[in-house]
Amino acid sequence: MLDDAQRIRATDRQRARQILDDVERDAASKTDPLLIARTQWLECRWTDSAAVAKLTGCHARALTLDGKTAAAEQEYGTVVKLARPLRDLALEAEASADIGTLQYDRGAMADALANLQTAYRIYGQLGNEKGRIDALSNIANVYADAQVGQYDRAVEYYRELLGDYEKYGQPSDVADTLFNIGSTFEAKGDLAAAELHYRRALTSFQQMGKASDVAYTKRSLGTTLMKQGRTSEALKLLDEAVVYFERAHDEWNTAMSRQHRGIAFRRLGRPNEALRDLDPARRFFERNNNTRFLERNAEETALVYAQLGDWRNAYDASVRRAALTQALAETRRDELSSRLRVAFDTEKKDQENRALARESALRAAALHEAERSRELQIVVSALIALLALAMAALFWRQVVNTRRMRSMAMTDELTRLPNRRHILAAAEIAFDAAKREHRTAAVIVLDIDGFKRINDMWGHPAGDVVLQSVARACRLELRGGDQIGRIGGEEFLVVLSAATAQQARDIAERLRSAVERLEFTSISPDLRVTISLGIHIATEYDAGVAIAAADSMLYRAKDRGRNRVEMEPTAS
Ligand code: GH3
Ligand code: MG
Ligand code: MG
Repeated sequence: MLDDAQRIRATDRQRARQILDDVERDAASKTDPLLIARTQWLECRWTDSAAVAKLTGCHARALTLDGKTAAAEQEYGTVVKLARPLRDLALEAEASADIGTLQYDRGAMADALANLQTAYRIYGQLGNEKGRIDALSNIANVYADAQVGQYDRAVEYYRELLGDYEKYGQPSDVADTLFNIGSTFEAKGDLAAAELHYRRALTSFQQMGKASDVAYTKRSLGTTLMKQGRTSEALKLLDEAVVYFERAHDEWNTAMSRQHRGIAFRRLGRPNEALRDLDPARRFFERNNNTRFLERNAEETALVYAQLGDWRNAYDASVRRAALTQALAETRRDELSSRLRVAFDTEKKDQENRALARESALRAAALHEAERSRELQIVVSALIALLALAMAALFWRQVVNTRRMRSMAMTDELTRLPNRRHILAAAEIAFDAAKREHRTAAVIVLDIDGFKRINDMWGHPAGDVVLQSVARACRLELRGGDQIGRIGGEEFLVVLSAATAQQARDIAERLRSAVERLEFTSISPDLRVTISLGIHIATEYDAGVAIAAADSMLYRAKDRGRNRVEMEPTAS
């Protein structure tokens, strides 16, 4: 049934809505909570897309935390689709940034870039500086990634970021960015620029007393110096890095630093010391299956053994290296294709910008032409007026539609009372207010007695009439601030925003006697209808708990013979 409703909704909204209401009524009468929940979720999706978009975002975040990143990415995609027609720019930006980050993590660089740029643009539009800067930093990281290798662009973005951080950020953000610029220049092969930025980062980290960042920067600076052939200078820095990482029991960074130090020893003609670093580094990388570093390690080890004249071991290391090189070739091919794709996308964007510029120039020329013709001008004004009129009509219809949809979503069609969702929400609001103002709130749950028998004897339409009369009678009995809604087939919830136990009992008694006095001449002159009521005075201010408590009082009223009011004895 629900699937039917979903399917025909595109062509016949009214009918779909009807099916949904029927299913909901049926579910309520059978007290099938799962079906009730499903209909209410659908109802919510059809009428309140803002809430659905937000909820979907929360779900995506939960999936991310749960490590289900593929599903999370898809959910965020849904959020973007929902947020766009709602013009909820903040939500769209946030979801785009989150998708971009997930794609970056799994190496889908071109897609990551597109989404991060969307986030960056929208955050900028909204004046959300923190969001914009975060997106900027991620964009720069994508460009600087070895897989993408657009180092010039990366530096451009890091420089913009540096300016922002100097204005709004923490000194550690500034130092991190200097480091990133250094490593981008190193990757690009501009070693002088790399050294300059590493040294500036190093000074900042030292001033802040960030020991691990200091060690990390020293190692990077060391490798940069080695690439320039300044091995002795490098050795000193690498030594300091190794000492720090060993003391910190940071195995990964220790292995990396020792590998570099081993290379330095080899270059300085100290093969035995080189082996003392390269061997443990190799064992660590083997445990972690790091092909890239193992390949480098094998290459260096072969050279060290050659230095020692140990040709047997030099040969073994070379064989190892050849196998690793082959394994790496595969990965490098993947990287190349990803790099080409980003380059292609960037080129495409530039082309689009050029096309846009051309188009707007043409349009300006055309406008100039039109201005010269007065006749055309009049036609254009008339068209604009017509368009404005059409837009206004459309807008008005939209307003009316929205209003109707909202009231439909909140009202029970048969009794015209607030429906289950609406009255439960009203209960929450009333309870929150009562809690703030230190008043007692109360709920009454009431149910028509022997209603099935009325249906059976006089037919379903007669049952509907009884429901409507009972609803009307109850509503007329209530004071202005109190509310009643239909929560099930022939079950109603009354919310008293402020009431003592005695007042609640009086009101319940009034409802009971009002229903008892109802006449149904159109059905049968001697038809009498009664209701049973359960009251709960809220001291815990939890609407769910209160309704359940009132419900159990209702059952007591049914047990004790119906047509009566029951309340927890302690409360009265
Ligand atoms: P009790 O005194 O214990 O409450 O008995 P009851 O017969 O009132 O309770 P029961 O739950 O057995 O029956 C409720 C009936 O209400 C069953 C269902 O067919 C009927 N019902 C539910 N919704 C509607 C409706 O919208 N219109 C009509 N006419 N009947 C409805
Ligand atoms: Mg009943
Ligand atoms: Mg019932």
